[in-house]
Amino acid sequence: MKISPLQKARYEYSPKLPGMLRNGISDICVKEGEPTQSVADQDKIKALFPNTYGKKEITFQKGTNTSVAKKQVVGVILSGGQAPGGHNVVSGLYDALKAADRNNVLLGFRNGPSGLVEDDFVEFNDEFINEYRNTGGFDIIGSGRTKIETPEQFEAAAATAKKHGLTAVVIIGGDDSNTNAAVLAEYFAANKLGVQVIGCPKTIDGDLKNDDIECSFGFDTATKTYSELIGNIERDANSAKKYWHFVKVMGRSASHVALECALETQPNICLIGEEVAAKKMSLSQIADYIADSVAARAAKGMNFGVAIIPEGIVEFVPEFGTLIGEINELLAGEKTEEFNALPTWADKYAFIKKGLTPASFAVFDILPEAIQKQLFLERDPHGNVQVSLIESEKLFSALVADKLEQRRKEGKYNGKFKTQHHFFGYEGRCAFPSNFDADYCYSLGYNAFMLIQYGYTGYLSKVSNLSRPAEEWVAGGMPITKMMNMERRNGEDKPVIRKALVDLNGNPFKYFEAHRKEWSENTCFTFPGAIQYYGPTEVCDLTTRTLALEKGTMSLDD
Ligand code: FBP
Repeated sequence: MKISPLQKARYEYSPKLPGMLRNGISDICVKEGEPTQSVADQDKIKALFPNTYGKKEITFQKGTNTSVAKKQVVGVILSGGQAPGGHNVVSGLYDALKAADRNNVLLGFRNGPSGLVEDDFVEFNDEFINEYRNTGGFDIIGSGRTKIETPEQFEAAAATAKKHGLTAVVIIGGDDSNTNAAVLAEYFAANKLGVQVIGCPKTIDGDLKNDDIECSFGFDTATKTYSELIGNIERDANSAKKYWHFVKVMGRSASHVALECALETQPNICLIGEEVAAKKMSLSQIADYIADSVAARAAKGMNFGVAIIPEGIVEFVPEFGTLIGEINELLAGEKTEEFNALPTWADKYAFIKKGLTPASFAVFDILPEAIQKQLFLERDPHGNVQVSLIESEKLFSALVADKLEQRRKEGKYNGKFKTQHHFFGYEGRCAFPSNFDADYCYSLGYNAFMLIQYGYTGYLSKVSNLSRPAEEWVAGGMPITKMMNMERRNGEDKPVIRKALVDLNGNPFKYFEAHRKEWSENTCFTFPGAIQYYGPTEVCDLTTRTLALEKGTMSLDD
């Protein structure tokens, strides 16, 4: 197989482990902390997880390994959207497992949790693993979004575990996948199957974090990749001076990705969904906010700029949320077919006008026709509008154009407004992991094995103190139930890991808030450039600004 020079060089990179894990498996012991409680709804979560609830948090430290030696047969699963570093979780897990005993076995279940249910697996060996070290992607075994939830699926997973003599399963995933890990751990424990389950925190969205988990892996590399591209676009904008670029970035509901990219690149505008919700901003107010920046810059002769739009933004606009709710009702069940059978857009438009409340129709009516049509295109398996498919970068640039035309008619604006649109998401999910993600992920995998060796189940592999050099990182484990609460999902109360949205009182947002006016009216762009893998540590081992601001290694005055 032909490989690129960088790929070859990255095979040789030795990821850094936390200092406490560096002395070798035989010199790692456990320090147990306090019993834990779920973040809310304690009685309900405890009742649902009688075997795994309330366990102690733990930390590893240097000392004699006191775990009971036994042959380990571990299965690993990559679950959900790709995130840079997944291969290193697998290689860290493999290295620890083989360092403990060469006879230990690591199986990879293919294409997500369905691999465990369907017993679709591969056994890892040195040669196989070595081809994926420090590389991006999840292609080592593939990923998938299947949720193990029916009794038949649990039984099939148990049968697979029994067939292979599995002692543990490691699930590498986001909040939903780790919720699933907790449910599986409870099932195996309740049925006394002797199979431990350990989760690892993954997602580029950055919304799987809390007091214990400082960040999910992949966020660092993905945001650095988008920031490189946004910085390049800023430089292009500043060179040609003729376009406003509207850049939508992935991240689902939370705006962590958009905020981090803004902190890295200092664009003229960055919308934050959580702020839009808190201030109950309407589409018209958001468009005015952007138009103010366009007009202020035009008055200074700068008919160009960059605006970052988080993909989940429209969900947070109250009037848009209501509109989407009404559309979901309007097209529920067989009504979709009735709607699709209407021959022309004019017929469909009349159907929509009749079905929506006047308030929601007024919102619908100001949308550009292309966006109106997108609202009636693809639905998710539950029949809902998929907001992430809405081209919100085009929506807002069209609304801003309308605002500017209005201002022109009133003699308040006489600039130019030519636009370009971009969507950055898939570009960053499989990049070569940054040194931070390569080290963090390898440590998470290595640490996951330590949790297995010491007999823990229903735990998330936890590596903290991440804003400091890897030598000072702290390795340990956190019961997944500690992060759970009850939420409404598909009409039912379900135990789930609480998702972290952008904290409007947190330092990352405060930093942005303190600077955004200046950024919006002037040209303060910064150009992060490409991720650096080799060279001085101050450019190669940078954490995200979000983490640095949260942990105080970057101050609000920097
Ligand atoms: P996870 O939540 O599974 O980590 O996925 C993150 C993500 O990249 C989101 O940012 C994005 O909205 C979604 O996946 C896209 O999903 P898909 O790969 O199915 O198109």
